[in-house]
Amino acid sequence: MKVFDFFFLWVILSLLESLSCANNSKVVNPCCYYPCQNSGVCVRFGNTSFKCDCTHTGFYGDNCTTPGFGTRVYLSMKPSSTTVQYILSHFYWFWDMVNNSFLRDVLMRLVLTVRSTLIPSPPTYNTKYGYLNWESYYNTSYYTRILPPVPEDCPLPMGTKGKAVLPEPKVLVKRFFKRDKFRPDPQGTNLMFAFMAQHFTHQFFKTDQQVEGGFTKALGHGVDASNIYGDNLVRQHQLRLHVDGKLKYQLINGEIFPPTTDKVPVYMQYPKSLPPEQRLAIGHESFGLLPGLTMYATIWLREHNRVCDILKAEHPTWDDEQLFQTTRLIVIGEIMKIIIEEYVQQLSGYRLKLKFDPTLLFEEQFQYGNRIALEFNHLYHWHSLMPDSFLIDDTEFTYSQFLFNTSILTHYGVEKLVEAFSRQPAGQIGGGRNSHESLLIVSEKVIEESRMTRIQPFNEYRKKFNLKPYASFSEFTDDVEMARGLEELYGNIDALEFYPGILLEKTQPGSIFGPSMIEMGAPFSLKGLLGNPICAPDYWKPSTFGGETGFNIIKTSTLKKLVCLNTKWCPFVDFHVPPNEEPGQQSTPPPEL
Ligand code: FL2
Repeated sequence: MKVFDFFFLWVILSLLESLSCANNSKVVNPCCYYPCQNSGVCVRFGNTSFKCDCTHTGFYGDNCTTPGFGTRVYLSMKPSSTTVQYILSHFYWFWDMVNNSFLRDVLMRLVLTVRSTLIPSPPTYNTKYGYLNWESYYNTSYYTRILPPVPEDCPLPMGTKGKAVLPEPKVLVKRFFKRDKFRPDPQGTNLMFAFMAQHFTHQFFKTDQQVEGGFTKALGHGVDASNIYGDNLVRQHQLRLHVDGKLKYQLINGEIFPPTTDKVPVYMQYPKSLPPEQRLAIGHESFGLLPGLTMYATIWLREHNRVCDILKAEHPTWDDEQLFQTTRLIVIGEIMKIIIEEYVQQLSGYRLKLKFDPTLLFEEQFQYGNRIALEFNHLYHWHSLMPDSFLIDDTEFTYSQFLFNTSILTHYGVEKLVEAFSRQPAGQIGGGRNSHESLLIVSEKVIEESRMTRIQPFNEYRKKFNLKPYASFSEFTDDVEMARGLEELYGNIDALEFYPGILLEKTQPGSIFGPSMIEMGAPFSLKGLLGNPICAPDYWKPSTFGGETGFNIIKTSTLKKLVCLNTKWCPFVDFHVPPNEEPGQQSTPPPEL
């Protein structure tokens, strides 16, 4: 009996010991401290040691902190990103001169090369792998990642700093993202821009919701126009007319619109209650959600069929397939031209006139190809662009009246929607407290996903993109209440998460968002655009696009032409509200009577 008791006690004690060992273990994965600076790679050796691999970083030393001679010289001459940003957005007279000289090409080339080198190519990590391996390179179902995930065995959720439990996503969005009063973008961005942003980015951001975290259904990993043609071959063939390269369409009052799903049975997300004649069939399954998206889908459908006619006139012998395929390449080129020269131009607020010219890179070291990154997906959640309601032709639509209402498009027509969206201001993206209540759930989901996929802290990304990490929450934002609230919830600025960081950061005066959004977004964006195969020397020539005519359609494409070559009358169309309706600059009040 006594022996048995002792044995029992021994079992319990050793169990307790092993439990306490697991909990209070002093052994911490050293990479949880993010010890390697300047893009050095942390590798764990043994239990407690690590090495930083500083190869090709320009730095050396245990933590890659000592600059080599070349790096020292480069850093001493490199202007700070704030200085560059200031110069690029001021001095009209100076940029007037630059934009009309060879310097425009020189600077545009510099922008493209400097920004693109920040993106690893071929791609590196993904949500499963924090080290290089073949699967991560080869399996394009993953989004890639710029920084590896926070190691699984770290003592705290963000590594070694901050609180043991991260703040509730619900609490975060309610306290810091929710809009009190609509704050228009000071750069004058409008809803035409906002819907373009959504229409454009949804061709390459298509998170697979069936599986947990970090997978995409958009396997083109870039500008492939899959939002117009479908993200797989079956859908594409359902959408195609198979005559003269064209897409299927329907006529309503003599105007071209996407066909209905009873004629083109592709999967579309519509509420059950929506009548069949209002279920439009579009390349992207969720573009029935907003009339702005359905409008762009209609415009691109008309443009595709218009280009088919032009090609067919020059190449009467070409079959449906060649007309379709060549037109698709032209449409991809048009998208990129408009995105760089008008959309990014509007977004950047730069006085340098941006140029879409793939030949700028032909003498440079540049890798063609692109892989969409999870971080790019997260930072592009710009729901604060959306207004409180939608104003069309003097009628105000609430969200519930607007959502899934395809009859707005077919009733008013493309012209009136373009006019309305071009006149209505969009919300400021950065600075927080500007998201419509009904969209907060999306930000919540992003934060949840970023935890599931273990995205590194905001300050680690600041360093990765050559920005100084913030030293405190009060340096990060001028909103005193927000700084205090974030401090209370996160405990340490080095534990602030990536998504709240990039969206809540204080904006520069008169800017749509903070400096981190530009410094991190621009490299992803420009690499994704110029890394497109049609920009490569073997593609970027007339024959690829059916001859000089097709090539010129790309080179002279504008938003205005895209709309007005496909409508009965030409509405006001821009990514910017009309000048006298700019926020802060009131139009002249009517004379007192
Ligand atoms: C976030 C940022 C951009 C695009 C999409 C998402 C962006 C791209 C380029 C630039 C600015 C941006 C400009 C052209 C740039 O890098 O100039 F905000 C130097």
